[in-house]
Amino acid sequence: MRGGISAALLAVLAIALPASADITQTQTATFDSDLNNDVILTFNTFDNLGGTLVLNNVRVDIRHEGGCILRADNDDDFKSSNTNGRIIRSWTVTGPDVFAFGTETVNTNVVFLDVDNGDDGVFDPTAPDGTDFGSVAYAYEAAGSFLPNEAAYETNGPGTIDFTADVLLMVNDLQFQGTPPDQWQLEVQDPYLHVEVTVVYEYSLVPVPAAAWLGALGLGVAGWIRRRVA
Ligand SMILES: [Ca+2]
Ligand SMILES: [Ca+2]
Ligand SMILES: [Ca+2]
Repeated sequence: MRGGISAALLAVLAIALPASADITQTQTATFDSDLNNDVILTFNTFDNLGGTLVLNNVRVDIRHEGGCILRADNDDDFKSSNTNGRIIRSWTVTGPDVFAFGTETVNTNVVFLDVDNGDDGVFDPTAPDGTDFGSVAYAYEAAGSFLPNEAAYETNGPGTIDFTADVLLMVNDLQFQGTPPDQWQLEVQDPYLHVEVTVVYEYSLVPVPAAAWLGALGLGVAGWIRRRVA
């Protein structure tokens, strides 16, 4: 009998004390030039519902990706060139108790661009004097994972917090080895930078004080014993 009651108590306690849960929000800032204005990313704060939820920790993960399409055409009649395409993406993100910086450079293979073969002012990115580098890009890569002070993310009732994404540098260019041609053309299509911010709130319910549990359980167990006896 006593063994049975103990098992019942444990089962009730296991159900009543909740495991922690997560709330995840993701926002992405998109840029196509380093002349773009800052982008504000707005997230919901953690609403503790009058103190009935406990914020255990806040995690902020930041990733970025970038790229463009590059094509080149040498129009110099006398100078050939070994050339590669290049992109650079640099940015910062600032939020409550978070500061992140990211930078990435992608270089293409080096390509030999011969002297102009007659297309002159017409843009013609075909060999022997032109090349199509295609997509010059990097896929999403992590730029930092932060555990900021929870107090900056928690409100009693609905609220919002802002992150500011600032693009510092977006370069899409050619790098000539040796003396560059005097005349050449570069076509840049679809330049982009994406900076993704994810905010995760890990929380749990406020534990009910032990005395309250024991009182409630005592009533329930007493009733159970009475039913068993009857
Ligand atoms: Ca040419
Ligand atoms: Ca040309
Ligand atoms: Ca040509």
